[in-house]
Amino acid sequence: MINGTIRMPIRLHKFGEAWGLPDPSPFCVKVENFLREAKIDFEPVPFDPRLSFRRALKGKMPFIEDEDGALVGDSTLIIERLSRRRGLDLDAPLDTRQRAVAHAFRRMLDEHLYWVAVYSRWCDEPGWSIVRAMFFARLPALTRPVATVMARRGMTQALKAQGVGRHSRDEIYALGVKDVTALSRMLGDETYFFAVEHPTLLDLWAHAFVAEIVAPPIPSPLRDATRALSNLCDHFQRLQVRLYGSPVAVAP
Ligand SMILES: N[C@@H](CCC(=O)N[C@@H](CS)C(=O)NCC(=O)O)C(=O)O
Repeated sequence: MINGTIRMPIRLHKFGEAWGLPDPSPFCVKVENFLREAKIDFEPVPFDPRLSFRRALKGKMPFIEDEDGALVGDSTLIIERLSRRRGLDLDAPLDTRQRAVAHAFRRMLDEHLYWVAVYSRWCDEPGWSIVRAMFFARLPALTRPVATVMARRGMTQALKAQGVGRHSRDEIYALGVKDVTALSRMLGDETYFFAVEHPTLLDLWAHAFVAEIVAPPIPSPLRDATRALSNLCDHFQRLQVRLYGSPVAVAP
């Protein structure tokens, strides 16, 4: 009890472990990375296919129940709120220009590279067959076919509305490869972005998005290109060990 208020541990609503990663969603991994790096206590809440999305006030995962009971959606807004309320600034070692560059790179991962990965999982093959078998296997046999078609249609429409889904397959992957190449060049030979001593927010973001491309058993031109960027793959495993204790066995 602090100042007469009962404080609960933060409850992190996410999908749950997949492919040796803490979650199949980079946004859920991002938040968990932040909680672990900032050493904030939290409880993961198991995904309930019937209830979780209904409770998510923005209709997306992840969301948290903060220690005062507030429901907060959107991975970036969650991290901003937790940082603000705890007086934390993981980007403290960065100067103003580095903060601006880091901001632009984080947006590239959230708002562009993510959609290329969505394409590889929900539209392209063999990604879709793998995702269908994994995400929809637990649904009742009676509703599974309709739920599967509806979910894929929703993702395809979202990709079109966002814009990436209007390009050809080759164009989509070429766009994604430019993102991971830029990220790799930005990192260079450093342990963490910007050659600082501890991970900053961009390191936590990069870990989440690179993990979701290189670790799952979903081959694609994006995965091939990212796996060839050895500094980025080493950075992902470095962060994985720092935050989760051991490296991930990446799928062959
Ligand atoms: N801007 C949101 C994006 C979250 C997001 O897109 N989550 C996906 C899973 S990776 C989701 O819940 N999608 C369900 C849907 O769009 O219906 C964030 O940063 O949290």
